[in-house]
Amino acid sequence: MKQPIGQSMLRDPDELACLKALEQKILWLSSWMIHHANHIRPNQDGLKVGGHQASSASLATIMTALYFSVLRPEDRVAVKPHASPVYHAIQYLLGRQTREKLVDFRAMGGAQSYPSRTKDTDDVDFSTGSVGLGVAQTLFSSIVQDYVKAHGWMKDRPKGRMISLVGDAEMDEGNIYEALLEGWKQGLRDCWWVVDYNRQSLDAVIREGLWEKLEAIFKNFGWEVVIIKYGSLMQQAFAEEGGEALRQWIDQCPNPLYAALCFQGGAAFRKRLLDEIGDQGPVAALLERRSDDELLALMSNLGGHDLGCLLDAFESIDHDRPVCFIAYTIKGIGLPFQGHKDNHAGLMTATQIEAWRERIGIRQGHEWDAFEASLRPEAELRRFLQQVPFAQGPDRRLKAATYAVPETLAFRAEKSMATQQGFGLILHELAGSDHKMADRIVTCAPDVTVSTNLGGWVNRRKLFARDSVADLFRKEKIPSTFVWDFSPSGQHIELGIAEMNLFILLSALGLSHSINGERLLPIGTLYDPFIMRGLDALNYACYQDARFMVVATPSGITLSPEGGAHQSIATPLIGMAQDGLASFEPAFVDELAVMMRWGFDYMQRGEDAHGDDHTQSAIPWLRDSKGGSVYFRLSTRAVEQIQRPMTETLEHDILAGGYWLRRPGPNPDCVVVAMGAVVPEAIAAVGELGAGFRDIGLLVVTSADRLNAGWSAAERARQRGGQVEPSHIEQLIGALPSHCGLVSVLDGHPATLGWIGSVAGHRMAALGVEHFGQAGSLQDLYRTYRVDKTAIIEAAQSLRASIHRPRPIWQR
Ligand SMILES: Cc1ncc(C[n+]2csc(CCOP(=O)(O)OP(=O)(O)O)c2C)c(N)n1
Ligand SMILES: [Mg+2]
Repeated sequence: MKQPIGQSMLRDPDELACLKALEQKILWLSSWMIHHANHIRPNQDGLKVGGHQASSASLATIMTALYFSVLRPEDRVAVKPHASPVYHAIQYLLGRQTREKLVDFRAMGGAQSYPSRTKDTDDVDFSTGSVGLGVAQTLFSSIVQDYVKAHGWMKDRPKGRMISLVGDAEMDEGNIYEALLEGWKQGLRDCWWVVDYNRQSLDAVIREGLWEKLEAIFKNFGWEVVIIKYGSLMQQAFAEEGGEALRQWIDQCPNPLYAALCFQGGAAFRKRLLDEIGDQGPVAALLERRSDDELLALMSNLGGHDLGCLLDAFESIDHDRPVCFIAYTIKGIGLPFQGHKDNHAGLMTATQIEAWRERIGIRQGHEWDAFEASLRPEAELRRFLQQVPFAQGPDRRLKAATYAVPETLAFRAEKSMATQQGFGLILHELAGSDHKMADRIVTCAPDVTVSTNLGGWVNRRKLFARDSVADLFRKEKIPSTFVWDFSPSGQHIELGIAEMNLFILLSALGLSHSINGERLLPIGTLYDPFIMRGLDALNYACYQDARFMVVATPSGITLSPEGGAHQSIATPLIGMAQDGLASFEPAFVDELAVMMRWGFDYMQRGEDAHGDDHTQSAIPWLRDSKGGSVYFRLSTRAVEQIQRPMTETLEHDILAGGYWLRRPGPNPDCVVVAMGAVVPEAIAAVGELGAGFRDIGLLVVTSADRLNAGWSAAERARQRGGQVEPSHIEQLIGALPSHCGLVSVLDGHPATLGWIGSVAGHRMAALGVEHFGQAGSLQDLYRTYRVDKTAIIEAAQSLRASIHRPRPIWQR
């Protein structure tokens, strides 16, 4: 175990005194924010506060040391979710957060419960909230920084450290270990994780000896591990006679007992220590020399609460290898419920906080004042704050150029092709082009590069690694379709299979314009069903407003012989429901080319979101001016392509969500609405129905997401009394006669298109897949799950018949 010692003795006492004063301020302000939100403001708006206070206190010293001394402007931090009040209080002292936002903590428009890049206004580097994800984000951001540097785009900007403040129970999240393994493969640098080792989770006290497991894991992956266990008071006491016995007792004390004694106080510690090691004379004398309060101060002086020790530890790092700091802390330090196992949602009573206010001399009505009753004079603290290195840099949100998208995305067309194949061909052409935009594309895949058709692109643009490694098979002249050359200028990041890592990497790549001031256009490919494996990370990436393209392929039961484990059902609904993600499902490759072209542009739109609240603003529907990420759900089914010119109207309709492949006549009985790989079934069904069904039409849906979003936004505007143009789906089907039935079909959950019946009040039969698939031929599966031509015909016939059928009893 490495315990940095000594240097703190040499530290400038004034610096330490200012830091101490700021630490006290932060603890007060963050506690007051929580208290205010819970005890004072609820009288107005009834808000309740969850766990924050104990978790925040736990990190207050560590964050003081980092933000006011160690961090440089180029460093980026993911702050443990429940330390949000501490983060905002620090920004307030640095003049980067307003008092109003603190007053409105957790209320509409106020500082967010969990640090948020998009909703907060004080330059949160990485959003956190879903534990584990922010941690991994720092690791991948460091890899992205290396990517930008290796491509020669860092200019004179220094590299930053990517730092995560991690809860010890947060370390239970599996995605952290997936990231660790990937970081090791990619030669991770400039990444620090600081574990707030308070040995408490939400529910309870954590297992003994976790630190040893963590230490072994991190060392195994090539990280330096620094354990910050004993504060300077402890170190001094250990040097006294009897001190060694005290140290041994501390080391052997079970976590729950230590926590309980911290809660009970100095007298309880004394009694316990005397009972257990007091028969050794020097120990009794050591204890004797301290009052109960002094003894509690000694026993709660763990390294994570000792500014000098923390600074020593952070400053001792003189290399860019990744470092894990395990800082011992006490959850709720300094608060009445410190160490209590139930303290996660603990709040001080009004009496307790009043007593604290009086004790530290803050006048009533001056609770929010930054320098009220500080431990150091205001002028000195102001001077100190002005020279804090972290706050010296320019705007933390960097700006990046946008890249014009080619007029058309070309591909070598074949008579019959699959959308996945088309995707590969489009990228292959881009790889061979000299478009500036192509240089900004970074592809990545979790071990499915070849099987998602990225091979052509990778052959031309190579794999990324900081050090060049030539493809051994090529060197040995062994024939292979794929060139596996790694180089610092490569544009493909090959990941291991973990899909969480794919989405967190996309999140990091997709924020490069803001974090590194250099725009990247990330494309991640994976099998569609495995979106679910990384779904929380995908959601998190979108929540941070990262910009990327997800190409999920293959999808649905169309993947017939592969069986139910690989066939996705719910993903079209995910695509619709995920905010910040525009989703598309093309049937033909020319549609995909239009969508991808649009996607590259959409990914670059809008200002870096910062404190936005689009529930309040008049953002136009579909976030078109704001931009976002895109998701294409593709297929391996080869489909006969339509030879057609890509007119402006068709292009518009594809992007708005759908177009008439066969426009209905004036008085149709039925219209078929089809999306994706099953469009050929719909074409065949409509062809057959044509004879008996007059005026039948076929609507191809290219984006259920955008079609639906456009409709609901128009509806919402009307509900508020606005005059709005009919949305795209209203324009498409609004004129259909009311007796016309709609049959929708897709290779995914039927609810994806089922809503279309309500747009203009048409009866509807929604076909799609609701149950796990299985292995079989495409036609067997389409028939069994009722998305084939016959099912469409039967549904159309049933709908037509139903109009003459008496209504069932429950409808009368
Ligand atoms: C993915 C996820 N699961 C559950 C939670 C709820 N949760 C928030 S904090 C927490 C416990 C955190 O303990 P620890 O990481 O040790 O932080 P501490 O509060 O001790 O500082 C839990 C379970 C969450 N935020 N995210
Ligand atoms: Mg904890």
